[in-house]
Amino acid sequence: MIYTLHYWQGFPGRGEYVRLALEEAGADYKDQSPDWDAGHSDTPSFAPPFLTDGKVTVGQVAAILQYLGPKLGLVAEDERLAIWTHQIQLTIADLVAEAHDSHHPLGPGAYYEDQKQEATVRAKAFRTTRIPKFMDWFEEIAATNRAGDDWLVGRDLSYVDLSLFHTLEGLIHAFPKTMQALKPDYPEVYALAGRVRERPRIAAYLESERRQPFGNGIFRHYPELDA
Ligand SMILES: N[C@@H](CCC(=O)N[C@@H](CS)C(=O)NCC(=O)O)C(=O)O
Repeated sequence: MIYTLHYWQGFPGRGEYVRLALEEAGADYKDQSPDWDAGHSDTPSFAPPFLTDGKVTVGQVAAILQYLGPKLGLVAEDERLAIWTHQIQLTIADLVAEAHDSHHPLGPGAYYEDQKQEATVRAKAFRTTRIPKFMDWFEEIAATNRAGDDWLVGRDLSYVDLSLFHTLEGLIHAFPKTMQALKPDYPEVYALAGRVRERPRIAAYLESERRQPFGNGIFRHYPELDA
């Protein structure tokens, strides 16, 4: 089965969360700029990323991963754990939206340079309050997974482990000073991300040209926002 991931090319963006799942599973997939005509007109996606798989078109990262999880073996079969996995993914989506808003607090319609002052205020709140709050929660759920020590949910790796890895990478890219200072507080999260990085298919992917640089995506590095 060939999946098609429709997303902007040139930076990892939100598409990366889907890409990592496909890569970890060794799935056959095409990665291309959004082709709106390939999507189904009775279930149109609001925004990329969206995935097409035969008769199915699905948008929203968390919904795409909920759809792919069982097919790729990246989510627990147990209903309680599967919905918990989805809940974690939705919380990551909230963080991603806030990361975006830290440099575009007035919205995507204006250049960063035209909202720099507001971004300084928003980024400070993100750095000092929101990143620690999200990270505290990730640390807590990593530490309290009753089934095992390695992953967020159950005994096996699931798509949220991949997503947490990429989110941490993104935060480190965007806010290196902040994340360096916070690192000692989050040993579980950093160790989990290290385990993801060492997965053979993920390691090969990260070395490949398919892994795109952060650039002008969601996780952007503006030194003045990391002051
Ligand atoms: N909540 C959606 C957000 C999708 C989204 O904002 N996509 C961006 C690119 S990362 C986009 O192209 N948005 C266009 C728009 O919102 O008009 C998700 O998680 O997939």
